[in-house]
Amino acid sequence: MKSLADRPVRTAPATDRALRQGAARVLLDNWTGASTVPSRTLYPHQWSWDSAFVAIGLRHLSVRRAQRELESLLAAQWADGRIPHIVFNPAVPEDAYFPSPGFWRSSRAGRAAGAPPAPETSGIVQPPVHALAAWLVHRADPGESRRRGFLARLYPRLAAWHDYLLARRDLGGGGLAAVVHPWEPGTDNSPCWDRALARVQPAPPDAFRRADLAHGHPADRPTDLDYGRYVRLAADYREAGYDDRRAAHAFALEDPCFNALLIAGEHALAATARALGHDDAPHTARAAALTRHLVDRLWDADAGLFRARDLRTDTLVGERAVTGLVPLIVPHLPAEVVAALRATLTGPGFRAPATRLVPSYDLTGPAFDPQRYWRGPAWFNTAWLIQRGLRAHRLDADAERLRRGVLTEAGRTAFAEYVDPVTGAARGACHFSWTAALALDLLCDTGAGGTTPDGPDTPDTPVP
Ligand code: 9WN
Repeated sequence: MKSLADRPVRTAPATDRALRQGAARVLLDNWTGASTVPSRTLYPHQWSWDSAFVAIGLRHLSVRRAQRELESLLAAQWADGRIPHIVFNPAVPEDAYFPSPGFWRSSRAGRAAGAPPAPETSGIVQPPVHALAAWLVHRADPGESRRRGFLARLYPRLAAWHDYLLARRDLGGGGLAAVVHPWEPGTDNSPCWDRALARVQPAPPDAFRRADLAHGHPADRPTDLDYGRYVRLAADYREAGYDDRRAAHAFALEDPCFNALLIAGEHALAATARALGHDDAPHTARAAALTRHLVDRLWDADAGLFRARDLRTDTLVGERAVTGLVPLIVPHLPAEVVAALRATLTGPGFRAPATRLVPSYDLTGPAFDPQRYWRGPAWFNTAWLIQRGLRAHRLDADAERLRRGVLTEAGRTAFAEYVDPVTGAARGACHFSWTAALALDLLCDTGAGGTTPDGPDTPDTPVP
């Protein structure tokens, strides 16, 4: 098997025009008719936060298609409000991805929790980027959005999604949403989860068959032991009917990136409510409360970033990861927090020698691995979020550097899934959708002047 790592890395950056065409080609190739797969080989279904990022890029090619991307995801929303992390395409063979629909059995096992009879989905969730994506898609063509009643149809669904997270997933009682599986924060094998996962009894290796190794290099992907634990946690949740009141949730953590996106989403819902002539106060109040809880519960001033909180031990996780920098997208952070985050971002732990992206884990940390998935490689979605945060806090020069870094790396690697931060080698899947979508978004954004292209928003409730 030939992995991306074996291919030569082009050194000349693609021109913006070629990059735009290349990104559009990826998004066209990965479009299935109603939504976009992250990768034709490794991920042949619809993923939740991928679709949100894809819609943000697609809006520059076709607003209708971007709307459709989010609408098809929300068509699979459960009655309890959750948006499942995978929506399965029934036309794709059962063994093309593991865990398959036959493992999750959502329509039967999740019936009491409100899973729809069709399509089949997973039972866990991913970070809530959707309200922000819906708002940005609306802003791309407000007239078209109004004609189709796009925001009006999505608003109650997005509000129900956030309600689910805060009503059912505040497992620590501190006002933040918890993740209950390492796939939920979207950073599957991050060292942040190691200690909590070590308490989980892995499913025996012969109890499941991985499909990812048919397309991904074993050195790039999570280990078999990781997978044994992922399977155990997912099977236990399924046996509890995906009911958060019944499930034991051996793994329960508050992730700073997940909660920062929830806050960004509440700001986006506030803007949405205003655009629809509704009261925005519940969303602005919720965003403010969440911001306080985020800082109170997850900020570590000594480390200069946010950390995850393990709810089973009620302690902050010792690892420093990119997810602790993503809260830069939260407006109204205390000034000293913003300054410390900027210092960490430009310090030795996160200044990647070979790319202008941000490594997923501290370069100087004990578990750093430049190749393996979320244990070091630099990803495009986190870079996009951080550059947006830098811009929201008027750190325009830093934001512009990161924006150019995303564009250069996306072109150089032909839209790789992630990049080795030490050598710059492309890793994971190629022709990866969110890399293309987010590069496209940054191409269409001059970044000049520190204002977003998505405004106007009132200064007291900015959409990050
Ligand atoms: C499990 C699709 C998804 C991303 C995640 C990324 C990876 C899946 C996997 O791919 O996770 O959900 O099979 O490894 O970690 O962030 O949404 O691109």
